[in-house]
Amino acid sequence: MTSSLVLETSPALPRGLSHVAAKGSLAGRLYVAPAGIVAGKTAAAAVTSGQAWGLAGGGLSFSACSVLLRDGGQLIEAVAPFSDVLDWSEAEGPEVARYVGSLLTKLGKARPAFAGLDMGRPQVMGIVNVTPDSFSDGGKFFDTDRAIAHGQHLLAAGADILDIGGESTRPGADTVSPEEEISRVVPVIRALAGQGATVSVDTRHASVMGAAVEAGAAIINDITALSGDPQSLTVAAKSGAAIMLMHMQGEPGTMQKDPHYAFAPLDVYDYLEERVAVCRAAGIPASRLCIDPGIGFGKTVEHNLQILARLSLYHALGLPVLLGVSRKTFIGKLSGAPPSERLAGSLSAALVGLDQGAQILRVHDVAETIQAVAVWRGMRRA
Ligand code: YH5
Repeated sequence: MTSSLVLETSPALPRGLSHVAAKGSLAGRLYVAPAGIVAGKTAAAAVTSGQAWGLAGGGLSFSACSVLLRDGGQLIEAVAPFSDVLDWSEAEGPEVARYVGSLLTKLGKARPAFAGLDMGRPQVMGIVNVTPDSFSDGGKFFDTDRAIAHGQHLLAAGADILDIGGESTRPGADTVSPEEEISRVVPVIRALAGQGATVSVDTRHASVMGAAVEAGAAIINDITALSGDPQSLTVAAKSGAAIMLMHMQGEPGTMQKDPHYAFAPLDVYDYLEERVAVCRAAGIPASRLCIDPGIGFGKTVEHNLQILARLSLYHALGLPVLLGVSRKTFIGKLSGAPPSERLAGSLSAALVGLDQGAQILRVHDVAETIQAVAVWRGMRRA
């Protein structure tokens, strides 16, 4: 079992890192996260004057950095102005300067289009569940038609992506065979992609990925980051589809029993970094990947809050960041609201994501989220 690390605060940036670098890779030990994020004309002016660095090409910039060092059993954080971090990394020697430089390059560069969608502004992914309605016995056609109608409703509300899933990953949900999952999602994908929608398929099974892409899905959304099925990496690579890599600890049925991390934001970062490396080694170009910390998947409320507070860290992987908070349990725990009454809390969490540069929001309530995004963009001039 992982034992958790206590985060210590240091008033100064860590010195003597050249030995850490000399022992091997700085990856997994040194992290640079944006802090002091600013927007609008201030963001651009601070970049021009060398006081800030652009964040993922999206109209925000950051004027400070949180530098985190994991050294043996210690986890130390120092926060410093952006320009001091540049000077410090140079003073630490060439390995540190090169590593910090590579993180800043990934943090700053504009993301190319993902599945044809502009990553320079927030995109909204609407959730379409194709699971049997426990309150009706209208049969399979009924479930298919209901899901297609729901997808059309989300498209009319302005959804940029429709995420279609046929397996419930809630604890205690019935497991479904990949054949059953295919029979649920394929007719819905065919219909909605046929009407011009950008469709993602929410699945962990390679055979479902293959059938979904064949039916017109442009994106594979896998809660196991292509680790859950031995065929999925090959199928996803060959498919040409864009891929969403999500972090989960454990398995859906049991993941909420007793999740543990040394420090959740960094453990999730290391996992995603490794899954991105596996995908790149399988020949998948970076332009086909995005990453997601997997809010609620093997995480306590405290873990979710730690990850959300440091969401902008994940931009250092150089890829678009997807955030799924809609109606999740942590919103219920913070507010006392049951799932059907979590819209306001979901919007609040989504806006915290936008303020840290999240590019894609996965949501149930598309019309309301699009209104929140429009007002956010107006206020942030983004
Ligand atoms: C996600 O975050 N989530 S399915 C429990 C809820 C409410 C909603 C108890 N697939 C994600 O939406 N794919 C799911 O209240 C996902 N990211 C990605 N990439 C779980 C879900 C939910 C669970």
